[in-house]
Amino acid sequence: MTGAMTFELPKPAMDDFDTKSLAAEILKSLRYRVGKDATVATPHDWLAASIKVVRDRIIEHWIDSTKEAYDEGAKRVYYLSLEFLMGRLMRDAFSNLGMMEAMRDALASLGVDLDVIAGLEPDAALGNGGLGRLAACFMESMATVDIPAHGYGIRYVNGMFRQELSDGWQVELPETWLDHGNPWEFERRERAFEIGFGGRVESITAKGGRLERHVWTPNEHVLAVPYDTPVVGWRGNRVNTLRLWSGFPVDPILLDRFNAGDHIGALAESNMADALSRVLYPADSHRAGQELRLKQEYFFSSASLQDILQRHLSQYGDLMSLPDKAAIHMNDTHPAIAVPELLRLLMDIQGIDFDTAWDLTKRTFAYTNHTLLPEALESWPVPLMERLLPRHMQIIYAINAQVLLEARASDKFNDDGIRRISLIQEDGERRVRMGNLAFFGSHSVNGVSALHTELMKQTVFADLHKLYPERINNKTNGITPRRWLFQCNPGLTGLMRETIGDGFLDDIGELAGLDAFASDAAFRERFAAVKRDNKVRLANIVGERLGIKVDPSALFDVQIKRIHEYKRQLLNIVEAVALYDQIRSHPEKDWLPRVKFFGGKAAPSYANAKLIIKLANDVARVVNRDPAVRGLLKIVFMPNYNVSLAEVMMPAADLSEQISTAGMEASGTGNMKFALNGAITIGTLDGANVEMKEKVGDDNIVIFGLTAEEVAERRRNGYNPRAVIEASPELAQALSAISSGVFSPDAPDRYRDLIGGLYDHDWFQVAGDFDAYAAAQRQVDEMWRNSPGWTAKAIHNVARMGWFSSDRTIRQYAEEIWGVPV
Ligand code: 26Q
Repeated sequence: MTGAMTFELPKPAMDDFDTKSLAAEILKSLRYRVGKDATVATPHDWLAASIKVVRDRIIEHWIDSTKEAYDEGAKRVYYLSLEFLMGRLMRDAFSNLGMMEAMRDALASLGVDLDVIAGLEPDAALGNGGLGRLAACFMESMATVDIPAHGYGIRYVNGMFRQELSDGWQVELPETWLDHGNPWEFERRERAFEIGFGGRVESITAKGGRLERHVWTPNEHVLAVPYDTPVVGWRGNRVNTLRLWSGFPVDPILLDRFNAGDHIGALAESNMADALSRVLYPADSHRAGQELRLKQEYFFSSASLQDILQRHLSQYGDLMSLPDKAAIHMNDTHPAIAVPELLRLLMDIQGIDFDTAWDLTKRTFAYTNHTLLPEALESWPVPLMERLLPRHMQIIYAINAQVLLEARASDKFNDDGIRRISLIQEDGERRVRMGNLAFFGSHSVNGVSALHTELMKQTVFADLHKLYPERINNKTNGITPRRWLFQCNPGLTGLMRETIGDGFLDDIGELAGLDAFASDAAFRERFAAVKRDNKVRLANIVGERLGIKVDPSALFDVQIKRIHEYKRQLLNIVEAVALYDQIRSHPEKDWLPRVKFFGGKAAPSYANAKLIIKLANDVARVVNRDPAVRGLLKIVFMPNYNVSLAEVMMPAADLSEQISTAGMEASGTGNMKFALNGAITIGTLDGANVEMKEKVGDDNIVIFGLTAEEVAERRRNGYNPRAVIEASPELAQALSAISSGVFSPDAPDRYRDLIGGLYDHDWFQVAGDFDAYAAAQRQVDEMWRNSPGWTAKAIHNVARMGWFSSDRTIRQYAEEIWGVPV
């Protein structure tokens, strides 16, 4: 064959979607790729066949995008994250390619309902909550704003557990999202890398005693094999890659060990490889601390860096240009081991000296912090690091020497300050502080809301900030409007297209055009009708799944997020109990019907979070059955909250609960999804709520409670929760009902300690904020009574949320951190 003979594949045009030919394509796909005939195809077969039809078009764009980035020598962004909470991919892909209606019609012509097969697609639940979903929104936005980007993570066989309720208690079951195969992914064996653990480090000295090189000889090996998933931007603009690593044994069996009679030991590496990509740690706020977690972190960091360096070297031949051509972003400290790993690869493999390697490293990496909670800050015991990653431990000491030298030279620190800056925590068990490692290894460190970033400067990173005052910056989170408005709320999207035209589809700022319609009675009615339809849809699901009847004309009050004491589901439940008490004791009052929805998973090891779930269910059982309540208050705990359930609940909410203890929620992103779908927020001045208040206006949000500064002040100077409780009869009554067993007659002591903690220390200010919260809820009641007024506020929320698009967030990262043109 001569070089001149190339085959040009026919490229499908964006608009050749006539129903007949699409239907023919689907049938062909069913036949030749699924191996089935229409008469015997199951719904899963139709799903696979449909995805593959659209996938072919995606692949064309994917190859083009990759080639274009290469030809232009564009700087690439590498987003390292242990979590990507992608959810379902089909609707996203169809909708971003503008093929949704065409596929719906084509499938209908074959007697298949697109919504039915879409419901069969499992959620890719490779994340815990906010941090993982943020990574997924960022992937979509990077493709949309045309940034060449790769996401790197782990292909967990078991992602986030499935939550079931048994007698009101959370039960965790493994989720097996790969059971029917995954039509979106492509295995790339040829890009596999070897990852080592343990073993020894030798120092090679040249003649004359000069240290030449360090040679690390690991004693365990696994293979990291990548699986690529295309990520489609809006209008198919660009298709980027999510590359997830899976562990494989280098040798399936160690024959020498087997032959020596060690039959179990012969499988050790095989088992380890399997374990590495088996399961996502389901804790989002405690550090897990297990050895396997550290191994996962190193496994995916090392594989990703080897891949990045290989790509860079094959294109540019030299690593001195790495910071100009690659921006590597660390999503929290989970990939922080990448800092010493890059140094190791540059020094030990490429022969670059420490000073140069350290400079390249800092210019390449950036890091995002997502939490200030001390119990969530990662650190690893030095002895564990020495055993698992002996060479990295040496490099960490070398970094530390460099950093402490600079700190001393700055003259800004006394001995205590120096101790706090150190990468090694010396009091008690010696541990490596991953936050400090990520901070020093990066040229940029960002928080995820204005308030959170300020608190980072004042608290966890106060000393490091003093040393490098330019490094910390803010990038307020955002959400993708494609998934969180266009796809999940077609009713509202359609109404807006009719009202303000299609411009907002490409420029979300144009939502502002809706503001003027808040005073238009006819528009308000149509807006309210859309909300009602969405509530009916949710009410039907609640009826089907839980057998609970809820009235769609009631106020839908929703708190859905991970269960954590700082998020204060308990405050919401206690207020519900107080309201219940009021309804019973004042039946003559004009109460407004409300349904309180809860949803969220608790970390399996987090006892109080699990108890809070049980409490919500115990209270629900009593309240929902009490005839004296006359249906005025219903409580619903929706099991197994995940991305797909969020897509149904966000559009159906009237009231969004964002009630964390001020200073503790880094940003929140659910808060944004609700408001974009026309819910009004009741919330504290915490995380991004602060900026939402500025954008939507004080009249269109209900803010209550202590500020972050007031919370800190109480914690510093002490505060007497018992006195606060005794001064609030409603609160005292509700707490005593819960702790005396009114809702748990089968175990009257069940909540004694949980409630007792509120009297003792009330760390999260549940008692401290109760009266303000209850008053804010009564203010919500008054707002709800004025139905046109409520709808107008809801419209203002939608109109003014454009700024919270993750496209805006990503453009800021690109310009201010990554140095990538947008
Ligand atoms: C760490 C070590 C070992 C095991 C697990 C972990 C771990 C895993 C996940 C620690 C934290 C997380 C997740 C944190 C998270 O989701 N944080 C949220 O991030 C959102 C996006 O920035 C913010 O909006 C939320 O406020 C923040 O809570």
